Amino acid sequence: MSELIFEPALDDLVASEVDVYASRNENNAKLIDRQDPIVYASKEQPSPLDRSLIDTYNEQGFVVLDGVFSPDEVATFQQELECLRTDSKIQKFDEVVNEPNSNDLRSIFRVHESNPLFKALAVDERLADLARYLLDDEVYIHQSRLNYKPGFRGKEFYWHSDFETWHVEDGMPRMRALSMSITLTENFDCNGSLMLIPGSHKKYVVCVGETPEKHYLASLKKQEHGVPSDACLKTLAAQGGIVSAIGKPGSVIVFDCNVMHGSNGNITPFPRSNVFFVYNALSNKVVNPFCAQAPRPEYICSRESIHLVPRSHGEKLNA
Ligand code: 6CS
Ligand code: FE
Repeated sequence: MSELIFEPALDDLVASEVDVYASRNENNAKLIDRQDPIVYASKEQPSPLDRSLIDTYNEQGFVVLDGVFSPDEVATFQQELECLRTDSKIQKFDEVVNEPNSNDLRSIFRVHESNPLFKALAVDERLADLARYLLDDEVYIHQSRLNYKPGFRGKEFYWHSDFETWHVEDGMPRMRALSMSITLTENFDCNGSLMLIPGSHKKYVVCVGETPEKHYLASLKKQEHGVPSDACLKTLAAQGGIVSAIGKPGSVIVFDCNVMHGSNGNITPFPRSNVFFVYNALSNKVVNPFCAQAPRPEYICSRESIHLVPRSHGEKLNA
């Protein structure tokens, strides 16, 4: 008689598997090899982008696409940005994060659900089709945020791999996610534009230090855990250099979940405001966090509200 085989649920499977991306549970920081593909689609699959751009993304871990959105669309985004920034009512929401030591607005999370314009932008085929291609799967929004990086006093985002945080604190199993940062104001090389280390996505930076309880209350203002050691950062920068992703408003910075990035403070009068959408492959849905803390709130990590990004049938964003 054939034996009964009970297939463990993914959660149990993932939880019982060795954590190939364990971090923050040893005392020695180190670099290990990435254990996942970067571009999941095969070369035979039709690509929404020129192959040379896909190759750049594969090799560097990011690609900057200029002029994706029209000046009219950009003007609508900027109007919305200003509306939200000056709306004193939003300060009471958890989704709103102010700059450390000031009431300047730093980020608004979950705009893909709370704001009709950014909700429509998150599913725009110019973004979603590319995400589905690179991840070779249906996708959902793991996280979205408006990062204002205001002029004069906008503070930095220290170096980090998003995946290290999303794996350890959100339970994202594998490197099958990516971010798209749409520039809403001009990203100059002087106003705190995104800095990335080309090729760093091929290494996983194991960080030291335990994850504090409710770490996000501090890390979204100033991240001090889940950041690379000086030695690891030095090694990655020596290998790949550091590139500033600059671009006119309406450009899109597409970057892999594991590329090392950060941004300097902004003391210029020119805000560096971008909206970020994180696309996660449906097959890579978050499971239990890989740290001892409780799951982060829904406005930072979609867990209960996982909605497939629908494939559009030619509707255009009515921005
Ligand atoms: O903790 C997070 O999910 C956020 N932290 C940073 C610095 N980048 C990714 C994300 O917004
Ligand atoms: Fe980040």
